[in-house]
Amino acid sequence: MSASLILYEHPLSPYAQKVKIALREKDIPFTLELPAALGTGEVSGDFATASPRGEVPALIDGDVRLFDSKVILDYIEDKWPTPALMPSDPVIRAKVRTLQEVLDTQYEAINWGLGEITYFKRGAGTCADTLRARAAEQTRKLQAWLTRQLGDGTWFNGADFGFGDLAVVPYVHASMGFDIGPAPDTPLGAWYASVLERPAVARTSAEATASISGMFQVSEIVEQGLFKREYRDHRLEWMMRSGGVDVVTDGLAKDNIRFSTEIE
Ligand SMILES: N[C@@H](CCC(=O)N[C@@H](CS)C(=O)NCC(=O)O)C(=O)O
Repeated sequence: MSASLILYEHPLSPYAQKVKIALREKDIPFTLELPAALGTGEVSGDFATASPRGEVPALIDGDVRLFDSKVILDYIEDKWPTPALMPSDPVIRAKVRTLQEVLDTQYEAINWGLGEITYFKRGAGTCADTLRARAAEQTRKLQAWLTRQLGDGTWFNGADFGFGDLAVVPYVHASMGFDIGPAPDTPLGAWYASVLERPAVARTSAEATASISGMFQVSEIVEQGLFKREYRDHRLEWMMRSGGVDVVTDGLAKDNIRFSTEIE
C-alpha cells in the first residue's frame, strides 16, 4: 500500500469526491493537494503533468500520472481490488457505467450551473430565476430516473455499496445544498441517509460542504477576469439550453469564461 499517493482535488469537485470516497473506502493513504492556479486556466508544475486539461481530480502514484475520475477509479480498483467496489455481474457493471455516464454529464451540469449563478453571480435577475427554475425541473426528472434505477434495492451497485453509489453521492449531496434534494421519506432519500452513514462518504461530503463558504468570495475575482471558468461540453450545453445564452456571450466579452484546454 502506497503512502505516497497524491490526489489533486477541490473539495467541491464531484469528480474528485468520487475518487476520495473510493480511496477512503479501501483505506488507501493519500495526500490531498489543491492545485495553486485551479480555475485560472493557467496550470503548471506537477499538476499540469498529471492533468494536461488542468482539471481535478488528477492522481500521482510514483511514475504514474492520471486524470479523469473514471480512469482513476478504474485504476484504483485494478491496483487495490479488495474490498471490491465494482460488482462482478456484467449486467450490474453496465448499469454502474450508465450511472457514471449520466451523472457525470447531465446531473453534474445542473449543479455546476447552479454554482455559476449562486457563487459566481452569473445572469443576475430574471435570467438567474429562469436558470434556477430549469435546474429544479431537470433535477426532479433525474431524481425520478435515479429512483427507477434504484428500484427496490438498497444500493445502486447491487448487493453491496460501490462505484454505482459513489457515482451518485456527490450529485445528490450538491442538490441537498441547493434545497432540491430528495425528501427523506422517498427511496432516494432513504438511500442518501444510508450512504451518509459510511465514514468515507460522510467525511468527503462534509469537506465539500465546508468548502462552500469560500466560494462566495470568488465572484469578484471572476469579475476582475482573474478567474476563467471552464465552459465545456455538457456544462456549456446546459447553460445554452436552459436560458443562459447571454451568460455565455457576456462571459466571452468579459473574458472570464474559457473552453477546455487543448491537449498538447
Ligand atoms: N471528466 C473529468 C472532469 C473533471 C472536471 O471537470 N473537473 C473540474 C472541477 S469539477 C475542473 O478541475 N475544472 C478546471 C477549472 O475549472 O479550471 C473527470 O471525470 O474527472
